[in-house]
Amino acid sequence: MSEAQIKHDLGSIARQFQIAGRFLYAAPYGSGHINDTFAAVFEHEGSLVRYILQRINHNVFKNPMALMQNVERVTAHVRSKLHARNADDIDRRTLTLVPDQSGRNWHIDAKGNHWRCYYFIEKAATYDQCENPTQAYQAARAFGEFQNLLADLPAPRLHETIPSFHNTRARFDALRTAIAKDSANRAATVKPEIQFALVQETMVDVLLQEHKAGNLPERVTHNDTKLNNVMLDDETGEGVCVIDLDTVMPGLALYDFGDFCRSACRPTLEDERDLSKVEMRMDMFEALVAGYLKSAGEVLTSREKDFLSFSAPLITFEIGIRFLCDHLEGDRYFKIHRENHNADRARVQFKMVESFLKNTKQMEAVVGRS
Ligand code: ADP
Ligand code: GN1
Ligand code: MG
Repeated sequence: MSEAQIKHDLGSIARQFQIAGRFLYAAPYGSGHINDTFAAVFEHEGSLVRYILQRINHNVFKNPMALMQNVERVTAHVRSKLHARNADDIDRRTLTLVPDQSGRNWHIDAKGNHWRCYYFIEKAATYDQCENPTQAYQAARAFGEFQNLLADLPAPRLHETIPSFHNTRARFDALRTAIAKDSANRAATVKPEIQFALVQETMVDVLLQEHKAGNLPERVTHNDTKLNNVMLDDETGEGVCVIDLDTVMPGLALYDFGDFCRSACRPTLEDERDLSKVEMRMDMFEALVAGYLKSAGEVLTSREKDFLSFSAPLITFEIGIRFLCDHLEGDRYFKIHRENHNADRARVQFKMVESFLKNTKQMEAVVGRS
C-alpha cells in the first residue's frame, strides 16, 4: 500500500461519491504543488472508468466551502455557454463535479478533510514543459477562451479564495519579512537570489497602480494558468479543457497571460538545476500572443495589450519570490520533493525574469505586430 493509501482510506472516500460500479483502486496522480490528487478506478459493466479524487489543501485554501461554491458556479456557467453554442463533447470541455451520496459536490471525511470528485478527462494530457509552439498556442487560446466564457458570469462577485493572490507588492513585502525573520536559517545560503529579488522592486507596483487608476479592468480570471493546468487533446492537440479552478476569482487578464508565458516560454522544467538551459523562447512567446489574442483579443482593451509583454517578467518574478519566500520559511506552502527544491524553483524563475527583460524590445514588437 502506498503512503497516500495508508494516510487516507481512498476506497471509502471514493465510495462517498455517486459513482456507478465497483471501486478497484486509487493512485496519486499529476504533478500539482498544492492539492492531493488521485486517479480512482472503478469497474462498471465490464469497463474501467477513472475519476479524479482530490483532497483540497485547507492550509492553502482556508475556506474550502467558498472555493467549492466558486467551482460550482464557474463550471455550471461554462457548461451552459457551451450548450448554447451547441459545442460537442461538453463533458471533456469543462470539469464536471460528481456529487456525494447526500447530493453535495464535496465530502468531508472523519479527519475534517474536504474531498471532491471530477469526471476524468480521457484522451487528453497535461504537460509540465512546453514541447512546441502549437502546444503554446493551444494553451493560450484555451485560457483566453475560458476568460471569455466567464466574462458574463452573473453577480455576485466570486469569492477570493486566496486574498491578494496576485498582489505583487504584498508578495514582495512578505519576502522582505521572511528575509528579516529568517525562521529556517537559510538566508545566508540564498544571498544572490535575495539580492536579485530586492533590486527588482520597481516592477511590483506597476499593474496595481494601473488598476487603481482605472486603466486595467477587473475580470474573472483563472490566476493559475501554468501549462499543466490545461488539458491538450491527445489526437488533435487542441486545448480542450482548463482545469484547476481553485483560484478562479476576480483578477487582471494580465495575471493569466503572464503566468502562461512563465511556464510555456521556459525550455525546461520549473525546477531545472542547470541554469544555462533556462532562456525564454521567442517562438513560444509568439505562439502565446497569437493564441491568446485569437480567443481574447476582442475583449482586451488597448491598455491591457500594452502590458502583455511586461506581464511575463512580472508574474514570473512574483512566483519566483513566492518560491524564495517559502524556502526561507521552511517549505510550508508548496510541496517539495527534494532538499532546496523551492530555492531551485526560485532560481529558474529569476533566470527567466532576466531573460524576459533582456528580450523586452523584441517581445513588444511581437505584440505590436499581432
Ligand atoms: P493542483 O492544484 O495540486 O495543481 P490540479 O487540479 O491541477 O491540482 O490537478 C493535478 C493534476 O491532475 C493536473 O495537472 C492534471 O494532470 C490532473 N487532473 C486534474 N483534474 C483532472 C481531470 N478532471 N481529468 C484528468 N486529469 C486531471
Ligand atoms: C501552484 O496548484 P498548482 O501546482 O497548479 C500555485 C500557483 C503557482 C504554481 C507554480 C494555489 O499551482 O500559484 O504559480 O504552483 N497554486 C496556488 O508552479 O498557490
Ligand atoms: Mg494544478
